[in-house]
Order: sequence, then C-alpha cells, then structure tokens
Amino acid sequence: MPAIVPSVCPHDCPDACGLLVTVENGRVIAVNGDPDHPVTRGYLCTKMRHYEQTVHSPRRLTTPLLRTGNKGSGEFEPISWERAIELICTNWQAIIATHGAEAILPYSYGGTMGLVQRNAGHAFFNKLGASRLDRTICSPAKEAGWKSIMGGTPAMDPAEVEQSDLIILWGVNAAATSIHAMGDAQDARRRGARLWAIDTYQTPTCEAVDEAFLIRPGSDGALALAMLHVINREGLLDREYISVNVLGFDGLTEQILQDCTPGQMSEVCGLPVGVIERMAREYARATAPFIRLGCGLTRYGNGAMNVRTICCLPAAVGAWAKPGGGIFIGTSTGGAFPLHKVTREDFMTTVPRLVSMNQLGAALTELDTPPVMSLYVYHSNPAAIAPDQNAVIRGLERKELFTVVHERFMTDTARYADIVLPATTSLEHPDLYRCYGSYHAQRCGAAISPVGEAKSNRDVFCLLAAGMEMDEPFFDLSTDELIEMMLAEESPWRSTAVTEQLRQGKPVVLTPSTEPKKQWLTPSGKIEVLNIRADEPLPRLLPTHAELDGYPLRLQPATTPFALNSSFYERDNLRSKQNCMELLMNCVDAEARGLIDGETVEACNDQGTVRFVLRISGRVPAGTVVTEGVWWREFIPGDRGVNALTSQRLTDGGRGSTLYDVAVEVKRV
Ligand SMILES: Nc1nc2c(c(=O)[nH]1)N[C@H]1C(S)=C(S)[C@@H](COP(=O)(O)OP(=O)(O)OC[C@H]3O[C@@H](n4cnc5c(=O)[nH]c(N)nc54)[C@H](O)[C@@H]3O)O[C@H]1N2
Ligand SMILES: Nc1nc2c(c(=O)[nH]1)N[C@H]1C(S)=C(S)[C@@H](COP(=O)(O)OP(=O)(O)OC[C@H]3O[C@@H](n4cnc5c(=O)[nH]c(N)nc54)[C@H](O)[C@@H]3O)O[C@H]1N2
Ligand code: SF4
Ligand SMILES: [Mo]
Repeated sequence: MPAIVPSVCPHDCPDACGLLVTVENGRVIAVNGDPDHPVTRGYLCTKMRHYEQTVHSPRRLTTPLLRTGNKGSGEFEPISWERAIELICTNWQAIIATHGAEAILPYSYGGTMGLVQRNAGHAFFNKLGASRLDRTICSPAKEAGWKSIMGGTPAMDPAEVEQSDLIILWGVNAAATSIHAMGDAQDARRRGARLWAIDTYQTPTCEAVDEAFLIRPGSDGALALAMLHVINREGLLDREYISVNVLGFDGLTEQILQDCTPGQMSEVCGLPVGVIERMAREYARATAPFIRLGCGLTRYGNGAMNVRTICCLPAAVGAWAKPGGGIFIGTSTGGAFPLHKVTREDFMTTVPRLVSMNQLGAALTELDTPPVMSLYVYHSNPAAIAPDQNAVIRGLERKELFTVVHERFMTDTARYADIVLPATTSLEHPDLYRCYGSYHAQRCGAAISPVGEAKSNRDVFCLLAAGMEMDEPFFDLSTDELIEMMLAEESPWRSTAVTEQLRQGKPVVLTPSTEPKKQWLTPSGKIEVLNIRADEPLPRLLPTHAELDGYPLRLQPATTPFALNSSFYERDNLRSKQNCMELLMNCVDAEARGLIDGETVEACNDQGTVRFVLRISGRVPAGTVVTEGVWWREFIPGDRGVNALTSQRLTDGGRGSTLYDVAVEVKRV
C-alpha cells in the first residue's frame, strides 16, 4: 500500500509549499500540493508537479567521485565515502599548514531553503577559520532600499491584497516565480480590482493582467519620480498623512519639481508622458493601491535606489493607512527561530575575510594573502549562476585549486571538482522551513531513505568535522536534534501551541513581533523619505552601470516557469518546454542587423561572447534582448551560458549582484 507523507518544497521560492508525497516500496511515485496548506491550497508549480522525476532521475549522483581527467572534462571514478573524506581532510590540513585556513572558501546558496541544511556548513567553516562568503547574489539591494526608507519595519501581510482595488506587480514575474501570489491577484481582479504589471518585456505575468507597462531596464526610479512629480503637481498628495507619518517629503518635492518632469523621465524609462501621467493619477486616486515589488528592478547599479524611490509612492498618497494598501517586498521571519544555534558564530576565534559570492571569479583568480587554494561548493552551481562566468571558469581551471562539490547532479560546477560528493534531495532528509512570501513555517521528516549513497549537507559536515578532528559535541547532533533545539527556545513569533503544531509537522502561521503598518521602525519613527544617514539623503535619479558601457542593446537574463535558476535542467520534459537557450529580439533590431529567426547568433560585450538561437519576438521592445533560464552547458549552442555576459559589479546598496544590468551587441556567427 502506498503511504502519503507530508513534506515541504525546499526551493528558493517565496511559497515553501506544503507537499504530499506518495511513497511505495521506498520510492516516491507522486508529489502533490497539500490542499490544507493555506498558501499551496493543493496546487504546485509545473516544476514540482513531478518532483519524483528529479528524486529518481537517472542523472542522480549516487557515490562519491574522484577526478580522473582534466578539470572540466567530467571524467571521474567512484570512491568510498571514507576515502573521499580522508582525501578532503588531508588536502585541507596541508593547505592550512602552508597558507592558513582563510585559503579555504565555502560557496553555497539556494539549493535548499531548509534552515538546517541550508546553513549546515557555517558552524564547520567558522570552527575551521575559513574565509566567509558574503551571500548577496539574490536580493540585498531590495532589502537595502527598503531599509533606507522604512528601517526595520516588517512586511505587510500579503493576504491584504484581496482588499486592494489597484494591484501593481512591479518587477515581479509572478506567473512564473510566485504562482500563488499571482492566484491571489487574479482572485482580487475577479472581484473588481485592476491589475497592472511593470516589466521590461512581455512576460507570462504581463499576459495575465489588465495592463502591462514595459520600461527600459533599470529605469523604475525614473518612472516613480515622474509619478511623484505628477501626484504633487496635480494636488493628489495626502498631505495630512504625510505630515504625521513621513520625514522630509518637502525636500523630495522640491527636487523632483525641477529635475523629474514626466517629459524628462519619459526619455529615461521609455513610456510616453501621457501614460506616466495616467499611471500617477490612477495610482493616487485608487482607494488602496497595493504594490508587489519583485527582484527584477533591483539587480542594477541603481537597484537599491529604485526600491527606495518606489517606496515613496505609498507614503505620498497615504496608501499605508488603508487595508490592502502599501508595498510588499517579502517577509523576513528571522526572529522566529534562533538560527545561531545552527550557524554557531561563537565557533569563530577570529573574524576571517569576507568574500563576495558575486565576485567569485576575482576571488579565485586575483586574491592573494592568501590565495584561495580550496573551494567547497554545496547547494549552489556557481559555474552557471555566478556573474562573469569566464572569470569563474578560469578560476575553477586553476590546477592548484582543490575543489569539492556536494551535489545531486553533475552540474557545470561539479565537472570542475577534484572530488564530488552525492547529495540527498529534500525528500531524503528532515528540515524546518520558513518562507519569504508569507508568514508560514513547517517542519518535515525524510519521506524516503537516501538514494544510493547520497548524504545530507548536515551529515557531510559532521563527517568532515570528525575528519578534521573537531571535538565539539555540536557535530554529534542530528538534524532533528538541531531543529528541536531551535523549537525549544521560546519566541514571541510563535505561541506554545504553534510550536507544538510545528513539532507535529503541520503548517503554521508565525506572528511578527511588531504589527505591520501600525508603526515605522526607523530612528525618527516616521517613513524616512529623507534619510540623513544615507550617502544620498534623498531619492534621486541614478544611472545603471550598463547604460555607460557603450553597447547598443540591453540584455535581460530572465526567469522561466520551467526551471528555477539552474535547477530542474535534469528534467527532459521541462527543458523541452523551454526549447533551447534563445535570445528574444524585436524585429526592428533584427532587421537592423540582418538577422533571421532561428539562426545562431553571438551576443558579446567586455565580459565575453555567448551563442544563442535567435527568436524574433514581439514580446520584446526594440533596444532590449531577453534570454530565459540559466542553462547547463551540455544543452546550449556554444560553450558559455548567459552569465559570461554579466559582470562582477555590485549594486548601490547591499553589495548585491547586478545580473540584469547588462549591455551587448548581437551579430551573426
Ligand atoms: N519559475 C521560477 N521561479 C523562481 C525562480 C526561477 O528561476 N524560476 N527563481 C527564484 C528566485 S531565486 C528568485 S530571487 C525569485 C525572483 O522572482 P522575481 O521577483 O519575479 O524576479 P525575476 O523573475 O528575477 O524578475 C522579475 C521580473 O522583472 C523584470 N525586470 C528585469 N529588470 C527590470 C527592471 O529594470 N524593471 C522592471 N520593472 N522589471 C524588470 C524581469 O523581466 C522579470 O519579468 O524567483 C524565485 N522563483
Ligand atoms: N543569469 C542569471 N543568473 C542568475 C539568476 C538569473 O535569474 N539569471 N538568478 C540569480 C539568483 S536570484 C539566485 S538566488 C542564484 C541561485 O543560484 P544557486 O543557489 O546556485 O541555485 P541553483 O542554480 O538552483 O543551484 C542549486 C544547486 O543545489 C543543488 N542542491 C539542491 N538541494 C541540495 C542539497 O540539499 N544539498 C546539496 N549539496 N545540493 C543541493 C541542486 O542540485 C542545484 O544544482 O542564481 C543567480 N544567478
Ligand atoms: S517552487 Fe515554489 S510554487 Fe513551486 S512547489 Fe516549490 S514553493 Fe511551491
Ligand atoms: Mo534568488
């Protein structure tokens, strides 16, 4: 008889869906959405609908491997776990003796979001004294922009969207990346709310809204400033709300009256003046306008400023005062579980150097004092996902670099490893999950035993700790014992009853310790449009990096519904829905270059050259080209992926990646 086992989706997605896993004879035969999970409501995205095909994929790594061919060749022979751990520890001991422990660099990110498995390496590397990784590839500019105006104010409840009459999906491809939020927005629309999307090209989300506004990459700040200009000019500000809740609004209006007319900003963002004016009026006149702010507009040299400027809009019209009004950027439930019990910063005896994950290429090829002599990668695929792929690969090719990759599949990164270790999928290990799209959390156990000889992140770090002769009792604790330690500590975010439900594996709702929208957690207690502590005290127009690069087309590396970053490319059915690594281009740009639909083209800039199959498409405005997905090298037309065109430059706040701030020229091969 098959058994139904509850689990949680481990992916880097706002939802952390509740799963119901059907297990028969130790194998997963189906995975469904939990109908009783308040966010999931029984439906999963296309990617996870057949997760059993990932779990039991013939491509799964099932034993440790030792490199036999050149780096990158993918030639390996199986070895035992004992031998693998012994080789890693002997190499590390030699490196530490010669260069010191800072010569070892961990690299991890979003393969699993479970609190224990995601953070499993921290205690080990803290104890070792290895270099620390600045995990800033995703959305730190969004957080920095929010923080500079809203301080530590928690996110509003996204469920309020149902009370809004104007919903703006701003720089978020919700139909692909937050399907349940998209469902909520559609429900509100059916009840009469208007739904807008603001994007750089016609995404699946744009297809599903009342009106989509396509702007130039990184120009959201210009659009928001122009809207504020119009709202002010036409007397649509909520002056009473501003006088009580907002600091420094007059300084902003003075600045934008001169410099940010719709005419001037239209040149920057590409929308006609009349459209900007209409957007401003409709936004200001809506009863409870709700903005869902995505990551799209944040991965630019001006990303934090874009967020900060958009955050002035609800303050200007008093949207926060109404149920359903405001901006949602994502929940932050850090206070709910004492993660320090897993990460053990107290194991550090010194504070080792911090290396940006966005500058891995430079770290591997340029750092000295000491050079990086060993890289340990777990639940991440930097050879594909990190910016400036050419620099990353040059680094990974270094003969003296000792690379270990703990993975489920033979990824682009694993191909460069000296030793590959097989990793469990989320159905093969326990964990505790929270999420960033709502205030839910859930704990789960393993649904099946590990496939082959795969081991979880936590279990591997316990073996490595023993191999490096670390005598901390912490490394004898199981994942469940660590979860129990976190749950045992009381937190205002969860009552005793909620903690008990977590122990039983039920989805729960966490309660933020401050009530959102009631209080501004900034030094002045107001929304700080004027922030005297920031380098730029007031929001203003900042340029992107790429507009100064001198290449004519802006490239958008975008997300696809059929993959999640570089995950899911093992699945033939999902890959075939993406067709191949395409470059979408407007017919105007194609004609100007004499390019034909379906031919192989090369996009190039100062970082590198990448081959794509050209797709002439009306979904992309002239001047912008788009490619979707982060493809594995074995499936692409050339030998480099899209990140050979992205750069190691950082955002204006938060030290984030500028993965979308790219300019290129495109030509026939
Ligand atoms: N199916 C799927 N789901 C995912 C992921 C995935 O790869 N695939 N990735 C996961 C991860 S790690 C993350 S961080 C989230 C990200 O999810 P989102 O927050 O949705 O971010 P993106 O999809 O990166 O970008 C959102 C949209 O912004 C647009 N955009 C790009 N630049 C600009 C700009 O300058 N202005 C405006 N207005 N729009 C712009 C892009 O075209 C895209 O449609 O999704 C998660 N979920
Ligand atoms: N061009 C371009 N580049 C991007 C993006 C983009 O949209 N375009 N998105 C960026 C963003 S937002 C992010 S967050 C990053 C994400 O970058 P990554 O965090 O590297 O995410 P993935 O590409 O999904 O790779 C995760 C890997 O972890 C492995 N894995 C899964 N579970 C486990 C486990 O339990 N243990 C171990 N050891 N391995 C496991 C998976 O097999 C997979 O290969 O990429 C960034 N890079
Ligand atoms: S990737 Fe997101 S939408 Fe899909 S199942 Fe996981 S949590 Fe749910
Ligand atoms: Mo991300």
